[in-house]
Amino acid sequence: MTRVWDVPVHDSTRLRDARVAAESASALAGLDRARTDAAALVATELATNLLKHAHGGQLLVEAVSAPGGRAGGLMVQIAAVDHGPGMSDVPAALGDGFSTAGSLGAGLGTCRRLADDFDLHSVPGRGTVALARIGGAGASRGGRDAAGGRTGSGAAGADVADAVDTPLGVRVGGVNVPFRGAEQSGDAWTCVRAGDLLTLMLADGLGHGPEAALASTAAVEEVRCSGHLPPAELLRRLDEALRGTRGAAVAVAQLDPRAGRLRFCGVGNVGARLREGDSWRHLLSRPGIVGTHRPRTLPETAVAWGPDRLLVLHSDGLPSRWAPPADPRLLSADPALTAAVTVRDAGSSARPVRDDTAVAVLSPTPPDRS
Ligand SMILES: [Mn+2]
Repeated sequence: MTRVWDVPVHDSTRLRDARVAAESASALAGLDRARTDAAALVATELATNLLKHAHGGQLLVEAVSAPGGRAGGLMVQIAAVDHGPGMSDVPAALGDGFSTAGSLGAGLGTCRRLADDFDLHSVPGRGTVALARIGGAGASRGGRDAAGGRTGSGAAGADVADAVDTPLGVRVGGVNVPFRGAEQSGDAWTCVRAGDLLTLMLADGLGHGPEAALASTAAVEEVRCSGHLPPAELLRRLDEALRGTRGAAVAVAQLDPRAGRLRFCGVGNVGARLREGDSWRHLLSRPGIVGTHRPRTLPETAVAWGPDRLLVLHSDGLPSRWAPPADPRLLSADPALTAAVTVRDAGSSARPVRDDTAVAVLSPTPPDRS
């Protein structure tokens, strides 16, 4: 099950909730006292920033698998999302001592120092999203290449055995926002490496709530066993694994980085958008429901992969009018940050979200981070 702490931060009474969320996620991730304290401090600082500089916002806290090839297992991921005034000079804001109001510089500098991963996106007039991950004592900082044998996963409890330390030159990350602040999301995603193949899967359990979560969790578990199979074959396995559940819409993307090829196959109402340089294309899924109404044929789409590509998989909680990231900074950002900004910018108060929303992003590792 994908357990998510969705903390609205609109007054100082919610700072405690932010800290408790970080401590609870730390317990789920198995962090020791020192790293739990670090996660709690980062959550408190980011929540404080939301109040001080953005008139409030949202904190999303989750235990995720380490997105890099490093040891250390689960990490606590904290995303702070706001529609505030934004910052005109992010590097300065991240530097120690910078402050526009109160302790902005000190707070963000502290977060960056304490977290194993930290990234931030801010646009004046549109708002800020800050993303921090805190792992166990073994989580080395800056190991940002995804898929070095571990999974990047939206589902807690991920554990992929065989660690391979050859980097594949890509990173994976995402966010999962349960409908109406529920504790569990009916969406789930995972990323599994088998040899030189990287398989990214996103499942949207029918409806929302615990029954939906059962279906998407079954999909995650099957992919952990069968991630080596080609996408269409994997979907057949998933169809069997999800019998007896409500079923799910499922997208599978499998990357062979050395061959420079991505294969995609999807069933049901689940979205996939691929950046190809200056344009974005839809990767289409077949109508159906994995586990209950599998389409007879499962054609795969094969596309070229390279440094100017980026893949977004998403559940239908993302409003249909969502726009892929246009800001070039988001193409090289931490993929979970890109996902969080995408969810924020797709939402509008006029059309509230009616379902769980999961977004997973696969992107090339920028040359300076590999
Ligand atoms: Mn849905």
